[in-house]
Amino acid sequence: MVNRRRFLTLSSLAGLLPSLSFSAFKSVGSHTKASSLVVRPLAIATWDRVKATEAAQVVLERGGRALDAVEAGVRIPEADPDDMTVGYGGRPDRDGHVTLDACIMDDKGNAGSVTFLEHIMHPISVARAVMEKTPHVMLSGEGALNFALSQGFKKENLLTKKAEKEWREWLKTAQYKPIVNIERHDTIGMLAIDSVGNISGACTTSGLAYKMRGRVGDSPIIGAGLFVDNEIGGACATGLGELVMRTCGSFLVVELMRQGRTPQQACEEAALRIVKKQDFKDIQVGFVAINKKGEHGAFSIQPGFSYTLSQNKKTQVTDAKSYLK
Ligand code: SD4
Repeated sequence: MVNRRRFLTLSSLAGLLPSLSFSAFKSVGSHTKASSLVVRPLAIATWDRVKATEAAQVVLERGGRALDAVEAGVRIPEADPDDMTVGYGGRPDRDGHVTLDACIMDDKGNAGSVTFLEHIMHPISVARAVMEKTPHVMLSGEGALNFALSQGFKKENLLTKKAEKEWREWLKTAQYKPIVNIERHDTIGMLAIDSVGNISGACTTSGLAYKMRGRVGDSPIIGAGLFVDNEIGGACATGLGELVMRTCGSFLVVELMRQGRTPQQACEEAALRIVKKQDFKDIQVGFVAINKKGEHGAFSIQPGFSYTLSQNKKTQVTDAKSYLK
């Protein structure tokens, strides 16, 4: 499985890529030098998410904002009934309710988030509305739902027949034990750099299958499931949220990059921080990161984590390196 690589041509993208150059770096701390860079727009996401990063890339290639790109990208799995870890079709909590978590961050450090949201297919767009239309960062549960309805989002049943059938099967034993890569920890976290070098990120999930009612994971928590600092880079996380939250995982990755680590080194060090302090047996956590230069990195505790990168009209799914082999 390691080193599996797939290259897919972005047939949907017409035209030549513009050659994009920018003097992107302000002087930040001691390690970031002002320099002239050529960075092509890119979108990168946790797991095998070809359609999502390609949708983001379409926005980027039109000269769109990274913020619009990540929102458009993660809306793909949110609306996909066959994707059982995000949005519509997501596996429910142990009481049979699909409850969603999502957050988004733009290049100006603005953030929006929804947690424990039910009945709305696109929590990422509600998170964006929280960011842009309220004085708050996070809305939860009934308040988030009411806000979404006030913004014109439609109330829908998100529990598909397939997810309900699996849940009823699970109820027969009702044993809750997260299993590495088997419960399909396929939360989508996405980061993008646009043609003017700005970075944004989004993260959206139905959370752990059969979680306790009311449980919220890392995915909607700014600094845990996602963090972006447009001067440095961005990071997102997937896996067992409890481990990510206890270490402020994505914030840690970005701060490590600020101290001079490459995205790869930063992801590795953040994963090691978890491994040193927490019981990680049978538990997966994976990080993906990009920096301002357009470099990327990914690392997980257990093998089996992959990420998807769309850039230069190509989409590539790559298995991340992992702490355990
Ligand atoms: C959570 N981090 O709710 C999420 C789960 C996940 O892929 O990543 N699934 O803990």
